[in-house]
Amino acid sequence: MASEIEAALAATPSDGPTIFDKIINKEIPSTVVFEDDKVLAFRDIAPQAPTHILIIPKVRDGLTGLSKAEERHCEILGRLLYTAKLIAKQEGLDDGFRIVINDGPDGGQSVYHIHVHLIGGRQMNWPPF
Ligand code: TR5
Repeated sequence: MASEIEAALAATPSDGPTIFDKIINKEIPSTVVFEDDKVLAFRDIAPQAPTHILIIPKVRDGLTGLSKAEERHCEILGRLLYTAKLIAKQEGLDDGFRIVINDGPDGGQSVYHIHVHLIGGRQMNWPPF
């Protein structure tokens, strides 16, 4: 029961700290695959494919999700996608990959710190649901 409540709270849209802040601050461990001054990328704890990596901005700046994007976020949004491409190459995803950005409750977003899912290593399905 307690874990159900925690999960529901974690999935509630909010601008407060998230589990990703602890990952950025190295307060909890993650498997980092790429890091620079603006972006951190680490392996998803519940991978949906042989490669499943999350790419996040180190500073959220109000960007809890894509629906909150403003013009000032254009540079970091582009950087997240470009980083995804670099990591796809690094991971050897030469036959392709999928990029996912879940937004809000209907989009299935559970962590309100924008993140790009890089998923690959198997044939993806379409439609994706
Ligand atoms: O559902 P959305 O699009 O919000 O994606 C959130 C992703 O974060 C999910 O794919 C989760 O599996 C992933 N996640 C959640 C936690 C976590 C993580 N990936 C790596 N490490 C994690 N830690 C340490 N803790 C989590 N709660």
